[in-house]
Amino acid sequence: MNESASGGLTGWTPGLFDDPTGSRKGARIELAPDAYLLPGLASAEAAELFEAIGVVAAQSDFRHLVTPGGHRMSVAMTNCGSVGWTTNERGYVYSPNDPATGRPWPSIPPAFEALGRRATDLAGFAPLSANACVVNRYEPGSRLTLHQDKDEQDLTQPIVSVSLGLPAVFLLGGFERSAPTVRRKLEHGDVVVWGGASRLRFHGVLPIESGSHPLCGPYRYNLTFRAAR
Ligand code: MD3
Ligand code: FE
Repeated sequence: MNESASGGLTGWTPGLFDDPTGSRKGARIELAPDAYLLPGLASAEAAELFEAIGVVAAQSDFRHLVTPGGHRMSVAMTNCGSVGWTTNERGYVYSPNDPATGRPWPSIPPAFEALGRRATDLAGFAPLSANACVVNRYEPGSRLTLHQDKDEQDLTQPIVSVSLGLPAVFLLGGFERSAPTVRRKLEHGDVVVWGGASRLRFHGVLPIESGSHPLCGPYRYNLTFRAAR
C-alpha cells in the first residue's frame, strides 16, 4: 500500500492477533497514527454494558434515522448523554432532547464512563470527557457507509468505540472518501480509540452477517463515546 495515499495506515498482520484462545486480549494494536485497537478490553464487563444499553433503550428506544438525503439508515440508533446525535431539517445535529420523546436523552451509565476513561488511558490519550454516547444496533445486512465523525465541537478529543455481539468488518480509510481503505474484524468486547492525527479519518462498517451471539442474540451493538459539546 502507498503510504502517502493511505495517510499512514498500518497493515494487518494475518493470524498474529486473532487467536481464539484469547492471546489477542491485552494487546494494543496501532491501526494508524493515533488510532488503536484494544482487543477484548470490554469483554469482562460486556454483560453489564449490555444491561445498561437496555436501560438506555427503555427510555429512548432504537430508531432508524432518515438521512438529510432521504435514505432510511439500516443501522438503528439511540443515544445517552447531555446531547445525542440525530437529524433534523438542518441536517445532522447534537441535540439535548430526544425528538422521539421530547425529553432529555438518558444519562450516560457509569459503566460507560469508566470504560471510556480506561480506554483513553491505555491508548495514551488524556482522559475523555464524553458528554454523548451514540448507541448503534446492527441487524444482519445493516451497514455504515464511509463517513467522518466531524459534528463534535471538540475535535482535539478522541472517540472511543466499543463493539458487542455479532462480529463486524470495519473499513478504515484516509482523509478523502476516495482514499484506499483497510479492512479489520471487530469482535465482541473490542475497543477502538482514535484521535489526534486519525480523528477525521473516513470509516465505515460492511454489512453484518447473520448469526446468534450468546449475550446479544441476532445483533451487533456499537457504543461511541464522544466530546460532542
Ligand atoms: C475512525 N460507528 O457511529 S467506529 C459511528 O462500528 C461509527 O458502529 C462504528 O462509525 C460502528 O459514527 C464504530 C469504527 C472506527 C474504528 C476505528 C477508527 C472508526 C475509526 C479509526 C480511525 C478513525
Ligand atoms: Fe463514525
